[in-house]
Amino acid sequence: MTLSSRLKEIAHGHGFDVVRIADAAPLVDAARTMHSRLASGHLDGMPWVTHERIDLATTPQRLLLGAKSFISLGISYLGVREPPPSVPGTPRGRIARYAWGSDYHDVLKDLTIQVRDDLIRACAQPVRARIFVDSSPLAERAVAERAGTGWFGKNTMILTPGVGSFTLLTTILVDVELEPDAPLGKSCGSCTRCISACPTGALVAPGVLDAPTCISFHTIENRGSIPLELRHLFGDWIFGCDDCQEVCPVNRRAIEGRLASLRAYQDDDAFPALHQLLAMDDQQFRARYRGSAVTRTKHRGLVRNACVALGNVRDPSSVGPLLSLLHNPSTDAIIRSHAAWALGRIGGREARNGLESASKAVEEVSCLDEAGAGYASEVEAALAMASTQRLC
Ligand code: B12
Repeated sequence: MTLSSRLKEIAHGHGFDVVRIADAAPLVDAARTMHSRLASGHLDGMPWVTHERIDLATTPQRLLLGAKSFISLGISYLGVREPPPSVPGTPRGRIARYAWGSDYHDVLKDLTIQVRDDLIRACAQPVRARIFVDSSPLAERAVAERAGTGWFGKNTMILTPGVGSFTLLTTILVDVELEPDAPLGKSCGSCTRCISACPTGALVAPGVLDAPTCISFHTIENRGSIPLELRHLFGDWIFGCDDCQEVCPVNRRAIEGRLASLRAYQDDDAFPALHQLLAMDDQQFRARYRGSAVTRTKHRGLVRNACVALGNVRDPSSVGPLLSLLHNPSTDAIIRSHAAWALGRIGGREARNGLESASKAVEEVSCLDEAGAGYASEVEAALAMASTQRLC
């Protein structure tokens, strides 16, 4: 048995669904594409994505001395859990599937380390190896495409035949020559379902995602205000978004993920009750989401996102919990602004009265800082919106 076949056996044994190998030549095409996406503003809002980082992420020899081969690993996290029946008075939000279970960074790092250690043991000679799990500077999808782990979908996801795109990728870079696999050479053909399904139009062309328009970007990475013109398109997403994957025909034939730790333990992990999120303080948030990828958006981000979802669900029972946030002066200005917007969307007398008293309270403040001024204009806009809404 060759070292490459032994490696594949090892990685499958640790639960990976796809294991492929690529040579470690510089990722020249990916570098060109990524530089051009950055220059066109499609990666705005993620200040850590710089031209320097792109150069590093596409030059394997700078990532590992003597780099020869990439091992591209993919694992499915597709879990089946239907939303609980909707109960009036208990509106729920939606979390993207990859964040239903334990934080994939921890789970996959452990598994990838085990593969690396077993590979090192299986090698006759000393091996230098470096692992990459999402946050490290490596163009992981470009490696996966070269290795034939999958092909680039028009939604920019790596699509693996039979496994789909509800997969997470990790990579091991080694200074050992392994037998490379070929790219799949497949494409999505004429299918454009993901492009049509994106509620905000963030897939601006096949394979081009505009992050500043993407629900996933805003609900996970944006630390400030969500653009007013996009909020009503977010539906009930409160962390990440799967719309461009749910409609993909390749996912209809996909296997289910086998790793229990990546699945939802309970309904609230996938479809949290939104009023409960509004009532959480920072400490409760940390306790509830310890060990989950959801911590990335932080307490402020999740409550902000929950306000947007409530404005879209428009359940009148949300007016009370939203007013509690609005009228609490110790609540963060970003959260209060989004609570105001949600009240404006829901409308009705109680919401309007609450917004009017918030507006009066703002008028009494003699000098507003930037956050305060932002909040003041959100309250006025919400009041105008509330006056035109019919309570549903
Ligand atoms: C930044 C980032 C994001 C950003 C930007 C995503 C983007 N599309 O650019 C945001 C926050 C929006 C995001 C969202 C998500 N992400 Co993310 N993200 C990353 C991260 C950290 C870097 C990606 C990056 O550099 N993007 C810049 C773009 C230019 O490069 P690229 O994504 O590699 O895209 C390639 C294609 O565009 C392709 N391409 C170029 N031209 C063409 C032309 C055609 C026709 C086609 C089809 C393709 C194509 O070339 C590019 C370069 O190789 C990677 C991890 C990593 N280290 O790579 C995870 C990663 C890409 N994310 C992942 C996941 C799971 C998600 C979400 C599904 C989470 C969710 N449910 O909300 C969404 C999916 C949104 C989407 N459709 O991409 C997985 C994807 C796994 C897979 N099977 O593809 C990764 C690989 C993390 C991991 N380790 O598993 N993410």
